[in-house]
Amino acid sequence: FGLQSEHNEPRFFPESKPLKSHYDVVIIGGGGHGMACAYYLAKEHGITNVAVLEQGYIGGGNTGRNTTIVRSNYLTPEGVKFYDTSVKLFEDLADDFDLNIFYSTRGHFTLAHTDSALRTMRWRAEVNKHQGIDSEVVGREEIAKEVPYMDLDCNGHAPVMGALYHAPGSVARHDAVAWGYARGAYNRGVEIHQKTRVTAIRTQGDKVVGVDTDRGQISCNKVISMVAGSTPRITEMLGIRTPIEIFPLQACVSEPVKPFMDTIVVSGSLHVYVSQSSRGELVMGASVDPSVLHSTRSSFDFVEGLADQMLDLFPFMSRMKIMRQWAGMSDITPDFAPIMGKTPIDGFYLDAGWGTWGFKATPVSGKTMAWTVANDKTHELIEPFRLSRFADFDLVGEKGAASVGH
Ligand code: PYC
Repeated sequence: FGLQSEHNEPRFFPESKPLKSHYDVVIIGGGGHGMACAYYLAKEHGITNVAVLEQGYIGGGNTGRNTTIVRSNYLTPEGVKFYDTSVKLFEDLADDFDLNIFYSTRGHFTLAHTDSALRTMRWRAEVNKHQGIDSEVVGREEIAKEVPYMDLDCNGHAPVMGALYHAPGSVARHDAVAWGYARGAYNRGVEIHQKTRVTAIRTQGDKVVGVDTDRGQISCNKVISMVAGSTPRITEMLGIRTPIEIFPLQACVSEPVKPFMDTIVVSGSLHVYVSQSSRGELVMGASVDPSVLHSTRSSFDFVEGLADQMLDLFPFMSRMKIMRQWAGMSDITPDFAPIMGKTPIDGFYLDAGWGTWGFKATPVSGKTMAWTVANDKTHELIEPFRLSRFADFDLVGEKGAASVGH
């Protein structure tokens, strides 16, 4: 930001200011989605009287707790188009921000260990190709060539039969994405208020008129909820019902080792995904925890189970140490697609239900939600993800595109 701290060092984040009494738009949630929405509201729609309210710190929720995979090899045409727009936005973000987001295109293998998994990979490959996305089913020889250190026989359990290969699959540095959007929004006049918890949303009739926070009241015309694992807490304030359930999603990193893994490897059957970060750490995760829980506690069960499955594929890792472990909170919908756009309350917009794929949607959700709020009309890319689809039974079944079983 070109600002100085009290010790005269350059600051990336602004000093916090008192809240104003009125904003045109309040965004609840200062993660990647909230920051991206603020950025596009200011940059593309000239809406700058905006406050982003974050109960913790910027990017400290799911944005800082995921495994940073970016891809568009989804199962439904709606999902593929949406995530492909995100991949294209990600590719230009570093230039847009003038900040290195460590975007690294690696290629993404989703392994199939059974006939039925292979059939789903073929299905996804065909839907992807139809939408112009670079995905194909590959056999064992091609996998062995690209990932020579992997045991394709899985130590005798469920050998790999083939994989869905998605060349654009990438990783990026998650905090750079959130901070890049935050800086871009701030430089255009948006206010970012960390440690500011929303306690109520005020309405008159069916229209939003303001929010209460633990730092005072604000009047506003529009409120956007972009809070992932806190979605039910916010929607309950307005009596809006969603079918979202919150499950913890855990992940961990190994100690740093020499670069050897330049692809992303996912096995839905073994419930693991892994890539190597620019620091040399293996970034690993598994499926969501088995029960509904609003908590970011991590467990020994998770690392024990993950290590067991990882060693089937990579036996040489048996002496590698786990360095850090954490959990995020996934807001999961019955069809595994997000909930985006307008709601029955005038001036209240929802961006939720990201389940296990919120990070990769950061740019496209920010852009399409900003458009929706600026025009008070749902953007065509997110129309299929409207809240009313559950009442209309017009679901967007994306479960087959999950990296791991749930
Ligand atoms: O959708 O690629 C993904 C993913 C990886 C980990 C969790 N979700």
